[in-house]
Amino acid sequence: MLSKKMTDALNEQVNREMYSAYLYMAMSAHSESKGLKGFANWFMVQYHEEMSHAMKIYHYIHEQGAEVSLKAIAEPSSDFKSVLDMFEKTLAHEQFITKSINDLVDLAMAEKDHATTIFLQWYVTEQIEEEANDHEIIDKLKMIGDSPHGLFMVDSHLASRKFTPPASEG
Ligand code: OFO
Repeated sequence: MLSKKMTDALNEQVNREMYSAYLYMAMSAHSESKGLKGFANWFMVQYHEEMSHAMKIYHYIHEQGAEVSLKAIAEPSSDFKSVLDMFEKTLAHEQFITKSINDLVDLAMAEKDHATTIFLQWYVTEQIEEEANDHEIIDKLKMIGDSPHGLFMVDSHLASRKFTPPASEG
């Protein structure tokens, strides 16, 4: 059973995950418009990941007999100066999400809500991977600087990313 406060906080997180999906969809569209198919693919896979993160919480709220309430999703930024700029914004956003997940864990622990504390562990681990992926790509982009050849290589590499639904979403 979820408290009202926990239910509200989880619903807010559904909204944040949906916004994340929308933001990465905007970045995918921007990449596509620049002819960067690999970057467009990477961000579209990220879009699907975020949707699955939102749905995992959605199902959890229902499983706990609480009510899902959906709020408006904010318009994402479309002002991207470069691929490096997009990944720096991605990292900053993921750091915000990490804090948001940590706040949820703090709340679950304060309420002695063991089920939600355990449920959220998946997100804590996922955020480590998300931030690490962003750091790795930012490092590569800084390494290549303004080299078109380097950009081509990174774009080709990002083209191979595939979406694998999390086990419980499969
Ligand atoms: Fe990008 O992270 Fe969801 O949770």
